[in-house]
Amino acid sequence: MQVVKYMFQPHGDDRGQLIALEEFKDIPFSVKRVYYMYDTKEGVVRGKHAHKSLQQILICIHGSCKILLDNGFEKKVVPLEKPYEGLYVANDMWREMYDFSPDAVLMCLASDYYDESDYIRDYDEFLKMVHEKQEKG
Ligand code: T46
Repeated sequence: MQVVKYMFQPHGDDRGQLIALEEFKDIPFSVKRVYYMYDTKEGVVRGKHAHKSLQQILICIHGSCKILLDNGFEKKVVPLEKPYEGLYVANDMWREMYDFSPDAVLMCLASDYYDESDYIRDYDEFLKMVHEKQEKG
């Protein structure tokens, strides 16, 4: 599995850092929605689902957390620890977010509006779908 992690370019000067993200330049899709999570309690695992079509970029803009990516064949754990790192999460990818530091703010840029029907929340259903897709080619 290829993990795509973007390293965004900070515009730093003696006042500090600034990162600007523009769709189709820094982000490989049109950004329709931004959301972020914070104050995540110790030991919590978020996510535990895949999306049928949604693409996202996850950026831990403060603190740190870990992201488990699982394409149904292989799993990878990606730490997010810097505000200039962006993890691309494709559709058909199971994701879990965990090990949040108490100060973590995880921001997500999403390619579409919120749509519950795009979620696959059952892991066996997810595995069946990705394996069937691979068999069909
Ligand atoms: C994902 C991971 C990385 C909304 O009303 N609008 C929204 O745009 C979102 C994302 C959520 N919600 C509501 C739905 C639930 O009642 O907020 C509540 C928590 O959402 P959820 O349990 O889906 O949160 P996570 O952290 O498990 O997953 C989220 C995204 O939903 C998901 O797309 O990929 O972050």
